[in-house]
Amino acid sequence: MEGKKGNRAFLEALQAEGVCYLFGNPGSSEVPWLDLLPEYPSLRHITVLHEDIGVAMADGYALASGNPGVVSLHTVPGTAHGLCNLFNAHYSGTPLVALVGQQLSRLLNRDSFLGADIVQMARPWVKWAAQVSSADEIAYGVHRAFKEATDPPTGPVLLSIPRDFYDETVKDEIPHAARRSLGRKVRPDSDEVQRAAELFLRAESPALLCGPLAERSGSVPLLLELVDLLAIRVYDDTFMPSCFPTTHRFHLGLYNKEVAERIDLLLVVGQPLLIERKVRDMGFVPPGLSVVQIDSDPRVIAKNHPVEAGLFGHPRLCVEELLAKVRELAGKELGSRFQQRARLIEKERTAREGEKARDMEEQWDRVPISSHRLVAELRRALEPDAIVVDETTTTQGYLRRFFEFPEPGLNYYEVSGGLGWGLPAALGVKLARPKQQVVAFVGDGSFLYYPQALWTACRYDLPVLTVICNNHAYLNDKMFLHLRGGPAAQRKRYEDVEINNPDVDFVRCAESMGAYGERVERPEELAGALRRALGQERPSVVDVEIDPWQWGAAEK
Ligand SMILES: Cc1ncc(C[n+]2csc(CCOP(=O)(O)OP(=O)(O)O)c2C)c(N)n1
Ligand SMILES: [Mg+2]
Repeated sequence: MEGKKGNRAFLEALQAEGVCYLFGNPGSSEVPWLDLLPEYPSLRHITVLHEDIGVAMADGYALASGNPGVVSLHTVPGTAHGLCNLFNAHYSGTPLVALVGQQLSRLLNRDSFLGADIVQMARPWVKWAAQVSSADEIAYGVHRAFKEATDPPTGPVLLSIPRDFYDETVKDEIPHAARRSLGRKVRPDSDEVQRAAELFLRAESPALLCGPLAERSGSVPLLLELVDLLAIRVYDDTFMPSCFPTTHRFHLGLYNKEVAERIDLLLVVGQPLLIERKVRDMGFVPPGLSVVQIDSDPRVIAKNHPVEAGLFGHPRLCVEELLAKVRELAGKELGSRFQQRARLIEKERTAREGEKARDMEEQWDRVPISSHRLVAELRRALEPDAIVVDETTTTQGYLRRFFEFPEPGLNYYEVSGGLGWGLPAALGVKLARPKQQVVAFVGDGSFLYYPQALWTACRYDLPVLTVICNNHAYLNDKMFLHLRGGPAAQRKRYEDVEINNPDVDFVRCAESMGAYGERVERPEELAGALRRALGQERPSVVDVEIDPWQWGAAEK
């Protein structure tokens, strides 16, 4: 019998890793394994019409399922296409395996068609990257890639496979090990825990920023306990998803400069601390503010701001230890000690809710539709556990202010700043959580990076609702031009950042790929349109004409 070939070793290795979905835009270098794919029914190839769509789908799938996402990229051009969302996955620390079909090995030093140094291209945005050098190495390479992607700190990795190796015989097969990963239940340094607990018991106005890794590591239930016990104010970072229940009595909206100046201790769990954000002082950390940081990625602790205590380890175990130490140090008095602060925070929340209600009322009937009304109608139309994948720019502040996320894991956000992630990521989320409603909440500009993702949604029956916040512009850019007050603002001419003339017909765009589409111009039509779109049980698009000059909520 003829020996096993590299293509079979490749698919067997993926199967052994438990892969269900392989997102890809194939070419000649993928043909050797595509040919065998029907023999591996547990492995499903999802065809995408641009590699960056595949990377974002794999990312969304990984974030929402907890399993690594897998994408297949075609040679150098395919890798180049995928780099924007690889950059995104790098920011998110998503366990993601990019498998690249490379040009024939004998052509690699000849500046050949489609071939160049792929490992070097991807290097800055991956945790690990390698190119296999024989058919024997394919299975090893795949297993190594999964280990590297999923060992903490998790992140994207890349494996390049010259296509001739798929058709060569494997001589020295490596066994499929059941387990390759290290033990991950790492507990933090006890001195750091002691210091953090002491800081919390001394602090007068502590606050929490709860990031995506807190959610992914299952830390939120323990953080809820900590927050309740010590009466800690909770904020969300504008540039991170909402990971803590926004309905909690101590949740007070977005972190900003004003907040930073009022608090004396900031606990940051599972996210980098406020990657420098000069924009309207959203990421401000005043010099006197003490920071306690918890993360399983040692690289982010104290990276952008010094910390008083840095708890490196499994985030859930770090919170568990902190909670235990606080209880031990405070003793019996803990139950009553922070009650007064709790009442104060509740009052603040009530006042904030009142202000929100007044703003909502003012904006309710406005035409063009206010972003306030759009968000409120969306919340009403959806089930409580609906997931919102957000890639809005100037509308984001309204979503964060008026949309309640009652549980963790219901909000995903494009964290790197690179647009074109939102819609495809939402499709990946839907594959991971088929029972929950999933919404891609996007701007008209955001949608137009990869509208053809709708084709994949229709082909694979992924009934995601896409809500387009249509202001006929890259309003973010228009806003900056306007606020700059230079020649563009003086002439009131912004045509380089407007998406009009011609206006895009999003309904026909959706219909052309098999999706349902509806356009809404009046506020009273919103509820019906959203209901009809959600009732389709197929991909749907609601194009909402919103106020073209509304960008203010982020400042609140
Ligand atoms: C890949 C990429 N290209 C360009 C930009 C620059 N950019 C930042 S915000 C923005 C506007 C997005 O427009 P839209 O989605 O309609 O949101 P709006 O600003 O109108 O709220 C652009 C183009 C980017 N962030 N990423
Ligand atoms: Mg826009």
